[in-house]
Amino acid sequence: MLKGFVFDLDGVITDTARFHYQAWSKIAQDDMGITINPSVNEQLKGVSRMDSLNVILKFGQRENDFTEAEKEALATKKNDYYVQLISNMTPADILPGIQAFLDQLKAEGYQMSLASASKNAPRILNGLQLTNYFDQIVDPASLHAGKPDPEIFAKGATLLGLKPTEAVGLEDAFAGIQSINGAGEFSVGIGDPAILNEADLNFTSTAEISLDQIKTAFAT
Ligand code: B16
Ligand code: MG
Repeated sequence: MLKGFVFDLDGVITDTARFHYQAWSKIAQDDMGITINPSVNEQLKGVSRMDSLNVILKFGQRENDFTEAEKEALATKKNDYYVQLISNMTPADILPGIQAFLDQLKAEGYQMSLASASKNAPRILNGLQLTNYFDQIVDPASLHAGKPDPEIFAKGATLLGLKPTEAVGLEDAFAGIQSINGAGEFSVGIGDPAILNEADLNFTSTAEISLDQIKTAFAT
């Protein structure tokens, strides 16, 4: 029986990827002498802060040029700038269709948790005025492995007291769909179905999400 929903944040509830890109572009240029592009940005989605830095250093062929302490300082500097950029987020930054979907889930008594790799997730939910919708938020610092490992989505369900077979996971990234599937939950992909081809059900955008369609597909 369907009892709860485990949400990714970036790309499902709001678009923070543009702020991550802006912040990484500046730090990469100013402090690493690396010019990143949108295809590098794609590789950063759903990836932890330190892993994102490693992707950028590899792209710039500078992976051996910084000590661990210097890398920590670069990641902190990026985050300080990113936090400034997201500080003006409001409910207007919620992706189309999501507010109505969350309202419907709440009205029908479903439990909800957040499975985001972002340590800034509580701050973002606060800006979007969505904190009260979520019964639990997975702490990414508590995880041993990020997406595509199943741990984050598995935890999203267990924190709600649910079995994997009672939960739906929603994701916009291929690695996230793999995480949901690995956790044994029903996976909903939001974005290009050709990319998210391992999802149990696909919607091309957040505006298309339909609880009725999820319920029907879940039950069959
Ligand atoms: P932070 P998600 C992820 O969020 C972002 O997609 C990814 O680009 C970012 O590096 C990661 O969070 C960590 O974010 O630096 O704020 O801790 O898609 O898992 O909601
Ligand atoms: Mg995402």
